[in-house]
Amino acid sequence: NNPVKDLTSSALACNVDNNPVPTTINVSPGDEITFIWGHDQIDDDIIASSHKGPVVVYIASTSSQGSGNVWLKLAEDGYADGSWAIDKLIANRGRHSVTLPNLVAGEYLLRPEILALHEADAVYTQNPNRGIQLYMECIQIKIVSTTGTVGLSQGVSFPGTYKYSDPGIHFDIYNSDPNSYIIPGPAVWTPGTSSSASTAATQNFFFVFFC
Ligand SMILES: [Cu+2]
Repeated sequence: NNPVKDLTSSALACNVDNNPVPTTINVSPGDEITFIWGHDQIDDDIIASSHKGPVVVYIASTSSQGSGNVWLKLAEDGYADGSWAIDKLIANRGRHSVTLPNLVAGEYLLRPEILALHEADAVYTQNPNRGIQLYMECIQIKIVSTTGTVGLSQGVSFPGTYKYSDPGIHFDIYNSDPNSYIIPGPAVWTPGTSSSASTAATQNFFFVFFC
């Protein structure tokens, strides 16, 4: 229920109380990961329909704890086919999915993020009551299999990569062509080595709660 709006806050990385947790979920290279968002619980009203904007997913090593130029964008969805990614998220009962690259064994953080633009026509530093609303969480995963070949390259930092002047951060959703919207942050990462998809992918569900 508390979006992060201060783009200089350390909470940009993994939200508030960013500490390692005891549970890490084992997955395999190439797995499809499904995130499930809820307002207060799974399959509730998810998020108010006024909250329109993109949905993105980043990855970093767990050992980084999200600090430094470590974040790579795995996926992004902005405005397409007449609807925003958040509209689709609501229609999908809070679910969105990403397919992992053919990652080398190791521990990783996944960082799904919702960027709600309904007050993004204002800038937080000029009006702290408004500004873009960012919702993110970090999830610990571990790839045990040694079949993966893709290692993470240098990424961007949270905080750091989002600026108040970014056209995708300061955006008047009510008076702009949504097709002109530019999702903030780096381009989606293209791993240097691609998966041959030789393993049967399993489905994993993670649960995230927010306003
Ligand atoms: Cu809100």
